[in-house]
Amino acid sequence: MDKIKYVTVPEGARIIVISDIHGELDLLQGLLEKVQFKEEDFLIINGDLAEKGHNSTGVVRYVMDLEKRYPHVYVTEGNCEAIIDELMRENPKLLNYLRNRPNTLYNEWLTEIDYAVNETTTVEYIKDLLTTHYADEIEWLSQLPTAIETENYIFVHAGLEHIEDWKETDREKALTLPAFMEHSHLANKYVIVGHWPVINYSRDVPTHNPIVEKEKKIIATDGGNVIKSSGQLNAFLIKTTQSEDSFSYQSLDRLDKVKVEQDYEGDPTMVRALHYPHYDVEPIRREEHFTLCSQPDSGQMLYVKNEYISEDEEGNFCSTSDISCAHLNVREGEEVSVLDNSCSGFTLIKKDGDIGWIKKGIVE
Ligand SMILES: [Mn+2]
Repeated sequence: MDKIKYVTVPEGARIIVISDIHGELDLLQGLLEKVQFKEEDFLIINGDLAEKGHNSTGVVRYVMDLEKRYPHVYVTEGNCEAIIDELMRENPKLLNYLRNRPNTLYNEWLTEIDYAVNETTTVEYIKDLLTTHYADEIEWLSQLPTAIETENYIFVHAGLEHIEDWKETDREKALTLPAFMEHSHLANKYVIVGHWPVINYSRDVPTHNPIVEKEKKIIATDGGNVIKSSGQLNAFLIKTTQSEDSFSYQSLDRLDKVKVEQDYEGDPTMVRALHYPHYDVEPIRREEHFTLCSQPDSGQMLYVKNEYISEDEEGNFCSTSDISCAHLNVREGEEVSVLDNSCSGFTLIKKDGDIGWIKKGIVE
């Protein structure tokens, strides 16, 4: 990768890392308010500002403006920002992308200037139009660094290659590597990434909260905002100190909250997550609410809610979501979100970023 920016962070400073905003401007603004973002903070926006959500234009403008107004705002490119290369190279495939995806930055821009892509549109024409009307934004997107390096951290959207000099990582890989947490790197500092929703790494209880892997020196922060219906926008917080930095996080989602009406203690043996792309299961024994299944990809056994198992025409079974059997504990008065109240016996909830089941009747 050619574009690496070095940033010096003074001791005692707070670093706030937010990735994968995907056009959700109000969530970004709400989250910055929640963490009480202020001038002294170092804010790192770690790629994928745009695409998929409803206001990519707004997020790009807002972040460009933050960068002007605050002294320490830094942005890396994500695979969603790198699409700018396809526009500048006049890649005709971009037309299909625009035709098939309503929620893209360029479609929003074209709508703003009252142009709709049609059968006769050429990519050269789109490039002409957009470089005329959005010169500043295009210039800004094109210059975004692929990685930001500080004394103790490397911020990159998706990951690094396992090579001696991490700076030799291919840019495309840095922006698109899937499941970086399942790989490793040789950089002698923490690598902080977004891109791959952390719920895809869940082992026991599915969670959208950031994951810190000390051994691997990888921190994954993508809360599955927009991509997952139960997802959230995470802010990973680093308090730098003379000895060991301390980590914490805050998050924000759009789900309604309800109060828990009585304590519930979940069955602690009901754990084990199931996740993308390993949804195939083989039912072994169907019980009243959950079915014991084996999972060919992992060789493990797990329970899946009866209603979340579907069978295709050839008689193959799969789970229809990331949800397995995890039970959660809740206390009266706690705030949770109800994700699914339509199944037998149990209600699916989200509590503090975790997803799992509690007995029916514990929440409204
Ligand atoms: Mn991404």
